[in-house]
Amino acid sequence: MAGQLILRKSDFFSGTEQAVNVADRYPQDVFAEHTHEFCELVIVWRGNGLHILNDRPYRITRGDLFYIRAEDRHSYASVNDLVLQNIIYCPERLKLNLDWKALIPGLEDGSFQPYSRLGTNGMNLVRQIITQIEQESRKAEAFSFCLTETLFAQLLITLHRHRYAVDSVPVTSSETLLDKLITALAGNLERTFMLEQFCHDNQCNERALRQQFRQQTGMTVNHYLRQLQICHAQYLLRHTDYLVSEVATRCGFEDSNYFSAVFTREMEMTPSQWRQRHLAD
Ligand code: RM4
Ligand code: NI
Repeated sequence: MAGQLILRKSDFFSGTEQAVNVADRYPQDVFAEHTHEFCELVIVWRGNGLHILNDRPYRITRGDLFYIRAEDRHSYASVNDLVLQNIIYCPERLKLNLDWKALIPGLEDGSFQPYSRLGTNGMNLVRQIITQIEQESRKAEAFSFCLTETLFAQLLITLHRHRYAVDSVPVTSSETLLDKLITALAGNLERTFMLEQFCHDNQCNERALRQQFRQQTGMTVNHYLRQLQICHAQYLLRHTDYLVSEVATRCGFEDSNYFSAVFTREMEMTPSQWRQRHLAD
């Protein structure tokens, strides 16, 4: 694409040897579409924002995880107290003799799932490793690069064990209710979500949970759900030829007219107009 922004290694790594670094985004501001000379892992801690990856929109919040390849195009828009960390790395600079291709999704295999989620347990484990990476990558001591690389491998393996695809959610008992709730919302758009039922099943106080959700994600439960539906609808309109009514059903709307009204209000064009517009791109 003409005029495309490319982030350079020289601006984000110290020297020509450093293979791994951490870029904290407390907060992540709006950021224009770009590609990179390096790869990155994105881990979202709190708040929310619209992450557009290779033209696909994702409403991101706590627990979301992305594997971004150098050539992927992405941007951040309508951010709201969005807090994330980028673990940036240059695969060609890695020296340890490990099977990096097996550890890094997308490094070799063309088709991979860039998006997955972490639960409470996974987040706690990776947070500790990232802190160690940050400390080690700042040092200029013997073996610092080597230790950083070792920690990076540890991070990749931990992610490999603990991440899950959003539609195959193994909700374990060690999850906090908040993470269980986010996962339940993101995991199944097709059926109508009932918070009352969720709270009943988990024996928790609905008001307290709503409050905690808003505090950590910067959105209400309903707003999040609506944004997930709109993102999914955009994806389906663009990449499938489902009828609008079918898109509505797959996004959890029983009434197709109501879906169209909601979509039009959010996107300022009807689902069909939106599809037309984006097919032409
Ligand atoms: C930016 C944004 C980009 C990332 C760089 C390192 O703020 O998060 O995605 O590539 O930092
Ligand atoms: Ni980036």
